[in-house]
This record gives sequence, C-alpha cells and structure tokens, in this order.
Amino acid sequence: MSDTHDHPLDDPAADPFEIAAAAAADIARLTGVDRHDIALTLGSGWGRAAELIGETTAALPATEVTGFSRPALEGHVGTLRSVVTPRGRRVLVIGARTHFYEGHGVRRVVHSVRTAAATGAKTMVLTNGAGGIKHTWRPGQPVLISDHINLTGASPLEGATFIDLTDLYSMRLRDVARSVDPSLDEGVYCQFRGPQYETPAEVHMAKTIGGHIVGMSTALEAIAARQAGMEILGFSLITNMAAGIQTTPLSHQEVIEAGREAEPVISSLLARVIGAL
Ligand code: 8IG
Repeated sequence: MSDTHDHPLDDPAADPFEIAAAAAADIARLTGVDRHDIALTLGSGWGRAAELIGETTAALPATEVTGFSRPALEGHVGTLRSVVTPRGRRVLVIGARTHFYEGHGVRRVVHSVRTAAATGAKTMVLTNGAGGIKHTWRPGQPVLISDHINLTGASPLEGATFIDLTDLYSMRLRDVARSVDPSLDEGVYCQFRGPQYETPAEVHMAKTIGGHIVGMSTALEAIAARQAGMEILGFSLITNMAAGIQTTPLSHQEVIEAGREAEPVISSLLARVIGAL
C-alpha cells in the first residue's frame, strides 16, 4: 500500500510532463522502439485488438514504466505493447488505464496520454466500454465519440491554461473510421466520476443536456491529448443501455459479458481503422 506515497506524480512540486518524458524514455529503452506514431488505449471490451493490429515487438508490465499505477480492475490488463502495423507504423498499445474514480488525482489519470505524446505519437485513439442512451443502440455495438461533456468537475489542465476544444474528436479521423465501417453511429460522451453507475435521473439529465453515451473515462484523457497537440479518435463500446433506458438493474458482470461477446467484431474493426490512419 506504500506506492500511494512514493508515487512520483503525487508530489505536487513534480512536473507531470517531465515524468511523462521519463516514462517515454523507459518505453524506448524497454521496447527498443525510439518513437511511436499512434497510441491506443484499450477500454473494457477492446482488449483483443492488439493482436490484430500487427506484430507485437515488445510487451511489458506498465508498472515497469515511470509513473504508471497498478491496474485497479480485473479485466483491465496492465500491459504496454509496441506493435508494428503491416505499413510499418509503430503503435503504442496501452492496456492500463487509471480511472478518476480510483481517487489518485487527474495527473495519474492522464499520465499514459502524456507519455504517449512524449513517445512521439501524433494520434491518440481512446476506447472505452460505456452505457448507451440512444434507443436505436444495442449492447455490443461500437459507436464513435463526436464530442464530450465533462461532468467530473476536474481537469488535467493546471493554472490559466486556456485550450480550445473545438473538433476535439477529429472529424477527419471519424471520417476515416466511417470509411472502414459506414454503419458506425456517433454520439456525445458524458464522463461521470463513478464508480457507481448513474441514477435514472442522472441519465435523464445527460440526455437533456445533449449526451448519448455515459461513462467513467476518456474525457479527461482527451483534454490532455489535445493539450499535448495530438489528434484524437474516440470509440465507445455500448455494453449496456444506461440506467432508466434499460429497466433492469446494471451489473458489472453483464457489462463484462457484453464486452466479451462483442470483442472479436470490434477488435477487428479497430485494427482496420488503425491500419487506415
Ligand atoms: I461498461 O452505464 C459501462 N461503463 N457511467 N455508465 C457509466 N459507465 C459505464 C456504464 C454506464 N457502462
């Protein structure tokens, strides 16, 4: 339990970008790959994509890299991989997301994204499992994120850092994804703090303010990715209809199962999209 105290990102005087640069140096040394072109964070349900994207040239436990935390959740694999695509692009696959609800602060939540930028990645692909609000959606369906509403009350930006978030989830990259699968729908992602799922009233609120997807990740990471100058592509796997849209209680087990069933289809979709970037 001591790592809460000796974690480099927990020192308020530390510079999170210097720690990300140190992490990128660790990755270069441990993978033998100096620079990556694309980074991909795998959320629940998306775990098998790495094998389909290309050849894994190195895989390492995230805990060997400066600033990364032990994964809190079963089903979230704490592995970093370096993958080379058939066209020779280097993809850093991050299987180790830290969630805001873990309570370790936003610096730890966005460390993987800042590290990805420090490895040279210009494109950040963020994936998650989430609840759906649109009635036309079904569990197991992947959708593009078109924009977000950050309901966490937190930000990865510190001080008077005014950053434009227009076209945060790049229209260009969404068009590339739709060129691979024209049937992909899209929606606005609402990041709640969690870890409890929403009440039906909260889902109603999310819908009223323009949301279509409810989840517990991604928005804070997208803000950090934009700050780092990356172009962002976001995917949600709808693993369940949000509370109140679906009338039966939400269970974590059900979410895991929906993810497992959808995994082959969405992993192949994701690999084809990455191949087209
Ligand atoms: I998987 O219904 C998954 N993650 N906030 N709401 C929120 N997060 C989720 C949900 C959901 N399903």
